Amino acid sequence: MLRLVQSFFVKSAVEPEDYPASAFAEFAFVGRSNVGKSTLINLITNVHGLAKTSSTPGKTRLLNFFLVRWKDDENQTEGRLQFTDLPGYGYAQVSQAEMEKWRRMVDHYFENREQLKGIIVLVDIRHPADEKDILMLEMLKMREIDFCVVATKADKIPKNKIPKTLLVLAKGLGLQDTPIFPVSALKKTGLEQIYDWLRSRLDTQTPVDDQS
Ligand SMILES: Nc1nc2c(ncn2[C@@H]2O[C@H](COP(=O)(O)OP(=O)(O)OP(=O)(O)O)[C@@H](O)[C@H]2O)c(=O)[nH]1
Ligand SMILES: [Mg+2]
Repeated sequence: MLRLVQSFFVKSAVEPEDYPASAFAEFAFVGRSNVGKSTLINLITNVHGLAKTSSTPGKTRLLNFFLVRWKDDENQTEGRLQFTDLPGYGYAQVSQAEMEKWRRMVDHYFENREQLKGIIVLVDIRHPADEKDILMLEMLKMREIDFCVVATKADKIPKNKIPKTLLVLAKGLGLQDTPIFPVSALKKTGLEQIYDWLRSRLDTQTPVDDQS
């Protein structure tokens, strides 16, 4: 299994010229405000407080970049990757001007980030497919950006309802072959599938021996 052994916050940025210059494979977390993006980054890196979380939506306002050292013991490889915590969308108390700012910032990111390997789209398992999520998925398909979908807060619904809920959600989101991974940050469940998804996108990395 992929292990994320060390993680750091690098910087916040808005404009492409301020993004970290490093060219490591990058994965971004997107989704509605309060869905649990920052929480998931902390969970999968196993660094409490790495990304700032809040019960008030709209906590993350900038693009936040993280550098992660990973190891894959099975394949004897190691390397670095980057995570980007994107500000959430759909936060009700946001002005038109702020929404426009968000759109510009995120558009620029998708357009300019060449090392972007994939997007982790988060949806709340309790909510039906949302128009904003559907738009985000359509945009990713249009740009031919690889993505997976994570259903957060799986602890908030009974366990036996999860499979059916995911089916309904997948249908509502218009997903065909893309799986939805249920995750609970509270119970720390569902992470293996995310590690596997990440790992399969890192396969071209250098073996341990060649590591500088
Ligand atoms: N029960 C439960 N709560 C969760 C889970 N994931 C996140 N939360 C809670 O949801 C709230 C929002 O989490 P954040 O990680 O700050 O959400 P975000 O998507 O980064 O929000 P913005 O930065 O506003 O876009 C926090 O109170 C978290 O503790 C989960 O799996 N289960
Ligand atoms: Mg956040």
